[in-house]
Amino acid sequence: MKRFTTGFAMVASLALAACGGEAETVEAPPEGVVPGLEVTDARLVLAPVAGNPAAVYFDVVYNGERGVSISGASVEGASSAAVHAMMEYNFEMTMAEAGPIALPAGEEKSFEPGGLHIMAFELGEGMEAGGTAEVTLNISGGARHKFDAEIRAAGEER
Ligand SMILES: [Cu+2]
Repeated sequence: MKRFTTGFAMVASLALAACGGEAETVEAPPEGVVPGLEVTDARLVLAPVAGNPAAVYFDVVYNGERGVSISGASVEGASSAAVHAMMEYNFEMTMAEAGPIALPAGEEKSFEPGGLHIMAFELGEGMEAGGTAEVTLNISGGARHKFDAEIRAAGEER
């Protein structure tokens, strides 16, 4: 029987090293980063009408031993933010606040148009297409994971 535990931990630290650029030294993760949690292709899409909420989409995977869950989010410069899911209500697609989103270890989850997304309300001045927005995920247990999302105009590819 082979033991997989060690191999898995190694993969996790390799992934961390890749992020930091240096392979030899794995430093303690900076504040606001959950080790093993990887967010890619993050973008904040502005609403067609200025002042309306924007949506944040991204892909996320957690390379840990056990899963975690996303219990909420915030967006720097926005007055508030919430995790939303699209669901059918009264034969129409509508969005509603979603409960904690489970991230089983190693399973990629997409926040994408027509599905899960983070809604950001009342964006601050200067949040314009071409810029970046700092997004924070609240992880079950109280940890936070920050990442940058590229700001895109309403008409751009989502
Ligand atoms: Cu929404």
